[in-house]
This record gives sequence, structure tokens and C-alpha cells, in this order.
Amino acid sequence: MKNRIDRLFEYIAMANKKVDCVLVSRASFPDINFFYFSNASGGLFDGGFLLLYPDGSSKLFTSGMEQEAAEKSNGDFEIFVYNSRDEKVRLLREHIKGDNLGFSFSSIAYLEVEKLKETFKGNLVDVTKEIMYTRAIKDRDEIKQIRKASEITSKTFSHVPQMLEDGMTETELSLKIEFDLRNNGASSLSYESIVAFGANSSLPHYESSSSELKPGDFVLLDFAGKYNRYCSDMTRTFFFRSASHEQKMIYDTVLEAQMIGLDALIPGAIAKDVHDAVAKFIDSTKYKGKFIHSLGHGIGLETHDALGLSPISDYPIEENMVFTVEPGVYIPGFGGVRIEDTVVVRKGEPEILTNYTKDLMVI
Ligand SMILES: [Mn+2]
Repeated sequence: MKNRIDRLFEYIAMANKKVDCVLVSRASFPDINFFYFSNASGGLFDGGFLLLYPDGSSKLFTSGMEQEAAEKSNGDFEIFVYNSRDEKVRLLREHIKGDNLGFSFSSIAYLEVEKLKETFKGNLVDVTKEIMYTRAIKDRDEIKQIRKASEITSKTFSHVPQMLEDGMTETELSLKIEFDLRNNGASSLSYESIVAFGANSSLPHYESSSSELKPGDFVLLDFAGKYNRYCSDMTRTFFFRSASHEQKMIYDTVLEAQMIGLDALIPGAIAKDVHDAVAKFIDSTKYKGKFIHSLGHGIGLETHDALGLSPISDYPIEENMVFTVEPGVYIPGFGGVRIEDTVVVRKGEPEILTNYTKDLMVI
């Protein structure tokens, strides 16, 4: 596979944009694109930046504080060190090539752009989309990290049945889960864990509270570990002590919906058609209108990475894109079920990276 910078400039050329050099800045936000293009393994590089060139080369600019981290990193870049704001500006002036500077307009604060305009007088070109497309297709190394993160997460899911206790709070279960994730080798959490008991499970982005677990509850768990900056994402819904007929019906519907989504996720399919196939199925059941979010999202360095699987996603699916497939049915005041896996698009069926049973589990 071609290197990431070459692929970025290919997308820029395909969009007929004229860009002589791309700036990836760590000045405003923790812009994850910096780590994507540098592949820097350690360090934070606050205030630092990268310049990417059409010949596939790159330069990393850092304060003296992180010179060592830059040198120890396995990135393929030339390193330049500045020790003052003036030196930084001088380096920028010296190394920005040409009159057309590309950067992601969604990743730099307005204030930083104002400063940049004092340093660079040429054209500023937005390459947000091109970076997004580059990042959407994962290389072998990225898939390896996501696979590892997913294995860690799946292992914790397999420990959940032993964790559930009558009367425990959502917060208590979160703590047990997060301890277990770290114990299995997660470097951190991919996102804030969602632990929802009973009727709380009807809120897709529920925040855990002091609600107590009781027999007959839905137990919706959406949590995942990170490994080497790479995320995974997984949801399972269990039932505590018993499951009613209605709960089982919801579960079976969501499970079937997920199978439909996985079957449709093949190279060449248009992303929104994958979402639509699932939404259409759920709408053909008694749970019409109860699937209230998009089917999934890209995942990688960020939990919500690049392209999604939503009703407005009009791009074609390609091999080695990594997505979540996560249909759900939510009944306010009663509860909800979501089943989510992290998967890699392959030639035939997608490869599922998060592996734990999807059989209805009454614990
Ligand atoms: Mn997700």
C-alpha cells in the first residue's frame, strides 16, 4: 500500500485542488491527523506541526521539550526544533513550499489561522475531505492495532457475566469494566463507557448513574479499550435474571438487523444503502421508527473516525475501511437493545474484530 502522504496528494489531485504543501498543526486542538501522518509513537507535540509534501516526504517541527520523543519515534520525517515563537515562524516561512498551502479547516482554531496569515501570504486550501478519505482506508499496521484493541474489549465483554450482581449500580459496573479493560492491556478507554440498566437503555448516549440492577432489566453495555492510540467500539445487551417476550422480540429484531447490515457492507456498495437496508428492515417490523441513529461510523485513531454509515453517506465502500455496525431499537420508558461490532471491509463478508457471543444472554 502507498504511504499515507502519497495517498493524500492523490485525493487532492482527484479533487482538482492545487496544493504545494500541507500543514498539520498541533497548535489548537489535539489534532489526531498529526499522529496519523507522522506515525509518531510517543510524545504529545503540543504547538508542533508537520509539513507534508507532494513527493511523499514530511518534516516534523517541535519545541525542544519533545525533541527526544521525536527522535525516538518510528516516524519517517526530518526533525526541526524551535525554542521560541520567532524561531517557529522562521521555520514555517522557510519550509512552506509554493503559494498554495493545504490544511484541514476543521482542525485549526480561527485564532491560529489569523497568526498563520501573518506568516504565510499565499492561498489557504481546505483539504479536510481529502484527509478524511485518506484516513478512511486503513493500512495493515492500523488494522493490527484496531484488532488488538478489539481483542482487549471482547475479552472484557466475556468477563461481564461474572461481574453482574443484584442491586449493583451502573457506576459500580463501569468501574469493574474499566479496571478489567486496563487489566487486559488497554492503554485507555476509546470513549466514556455506557452502562445502562432497565429503561435507561432507551437512551443511545446515556450517562451512567446510581440506578441499581434488578431482575428483568436490560443491561446495555457500550464500552471499548484503546490500544496504541487506536480505538475499538462494541456494544452488547444482556438481560438480568429473565427476559420477557417483548424484550426477546426486540433483541431478535436488532440481531437480524445487524446481520442485514453486515451482509450489505461490501466493497462497491454505497454507504447510505447499507444504512437504508437496515432501517428499512426495522421499519418493516413492529419497531418502525425506533431505530433513531445511523448504522455506524468509521473507526481508527478516533472512535468516530472519518466516514460514516448514515442516510447521507454517498461514497462507495472500499476494502480495508473499518466501521462499526450498530443497529438499535429504543422504546422510551421501556428500554432498548443495541448490538455493535467493529469490522473491516473485505472482498466478501466483512471481518468482525470484536468477538463475543450475540446469542441472547440471560445472566
Ligand atoms: Mn459506536
